[in-house]
Amino acid sequence: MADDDIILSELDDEELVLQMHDDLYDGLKEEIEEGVRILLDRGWAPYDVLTKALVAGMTIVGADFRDGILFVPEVLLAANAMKAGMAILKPLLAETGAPKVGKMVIGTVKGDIHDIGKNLVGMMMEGAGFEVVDLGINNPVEKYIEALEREEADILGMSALLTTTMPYMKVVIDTMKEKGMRDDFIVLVGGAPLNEEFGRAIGADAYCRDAAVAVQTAKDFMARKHNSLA
Ligand code: B1M
Repeated sequence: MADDDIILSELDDEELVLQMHDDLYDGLKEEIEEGVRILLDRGWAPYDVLTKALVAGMTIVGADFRDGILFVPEVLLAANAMKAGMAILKPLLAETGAPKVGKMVIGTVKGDIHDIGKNLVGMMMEGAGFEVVDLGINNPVEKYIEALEREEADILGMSALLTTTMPYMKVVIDTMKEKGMRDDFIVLVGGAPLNEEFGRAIGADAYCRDAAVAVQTAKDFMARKHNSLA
């Protein structure tokens, strides 16, 4: 059967998720939006739709990009389809008026335009009750520093997806130290090429493997901060 003939709503959950991985791979935005809506209508939790249908699909795209099977234009289409799915989930993951747990400034570092993971972290943090100020992509150190001061944030989150841009996180942390403001903020870092050792080496408070870990880590640090102020 040709792809055009597949009626998403007639697939069972498992088939639909696999089809969504294919559709994400092919950058089919409307099909991804439809798939997300169908899974939600079937009672799926927004977080499960996000991780099992979208993030898992993007992992396949990532592997084929790495292996030279997919190229930038195709990956861009996949990223756009992923973002369209995330846009439907965002309000569902977002919180409903409970008091804010803390404030985070987040951005992708200078030289790096990857923003899907960063957006996901922002969405999940908002869903957990944090106020999030998103600086977008390609941020020089000045932009981080200015936003931290302006927003009176508790947490700085930095994202990097390239081995060539991840060292820039140290530039930001070192500048914070020079300005005597490092200890005023919790610094969390994340992105596919990072690891715990790197996080420690550059002087971050923690490396976060994924968005769920980022939320839990932020909550733990905020609880410690409040305890130490009490
Ligand atoms: Co790019 N790219 N890309 N890319 N891209 C990677 C990162 C790469 C690993 C692909 C590969 O070769 N396998 C590779 C980097 C290799 C390396 O550095 N060693 C790569 C490359 C080489 C490039 C270009 C240089 C390609 C080129 O032009 N020749 C170029 C660079 C442009 C630039 O930034 N200057 C480029 C461009 C692009 C696109 C524009 C086409 C597109 C980005 C679109 C967009 O973001 N709007 C793109 C994409 C989509 C990818 C892959 C396929 C997918 C990334 C993604 O969105 N993953 C990626 C392959 C891969 O990562 N396996 C790849 C899904 C997302 C949910 O996961 O971002 O890891 P992730 O985020 C996770 C965690 O890491 C963590 O939580 C998130 C959610 O769980 N996390 C944080 C992330 N940030 C955090 C911040 C935190 C906490 C946790 O703060 C507290």
